[in-house]
Amino acid sequence: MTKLEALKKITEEIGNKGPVITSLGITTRLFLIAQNRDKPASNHFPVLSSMGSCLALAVGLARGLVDKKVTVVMGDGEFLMGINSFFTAARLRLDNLKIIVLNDARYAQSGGFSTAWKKIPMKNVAHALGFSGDNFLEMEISYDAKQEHIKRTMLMPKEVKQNFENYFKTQH
Ligand SMILES: Cc1ncc(C[n+]2csc(CCOP(=O)(O)OP(=O)(O)O)c2C)c(N)n1
Ligand SMILES: [Mg+2]
Repeated sequence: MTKLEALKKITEEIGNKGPVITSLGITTRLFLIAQNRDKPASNHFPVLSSMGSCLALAVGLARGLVDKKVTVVMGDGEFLMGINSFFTAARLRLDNLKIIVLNDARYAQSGGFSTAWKKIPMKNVAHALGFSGDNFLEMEISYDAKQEHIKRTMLMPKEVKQNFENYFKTQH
């Protein structure tokens, strides 16, 4: 499965149900392409550049918005960099949090070096921490070395912040 195919599938499945967080770079860029959008929808919060913080944000949102289904979609490199939050999520047992990892076993955007997930089965780690299929989904992605053609997002952190604040204003 390609990353775009995976993100189209995710888009169909989650619809407009709750907040969605996507990780930096290609994941966010392709998620917008999958949705035919230039800018994020009001419930979509891309984490730009700050690699490793995606799941921490998702955990916080799931704790704060208990009546919402929170989805986080991230690359395997991102997941690895923020792995501490995976343990926090396991400890908190957040039923309303769904973690989706697009595993191409590479840091595709930054040169395609292998990640540790090439050798370690991610599913087993998730299972050992008590995650079920409802909370954790690993999607196996074919590695695409040609990243240049993927349209860049013209997003500024200020816009993301504004989107985030607007979302919360409509929740209370
Ligand atoms: C703290 C930090 N370190 C390194 C980078 C550079 N960087 C940008 S994207 C990326 C690779 C991300 O890998 P992954 O999450 O697997 O996504 P993929 O590119 O494979 O889709 C890296 C290392 C960064 N943005 N921030
Ligand atoms: Mg990757």
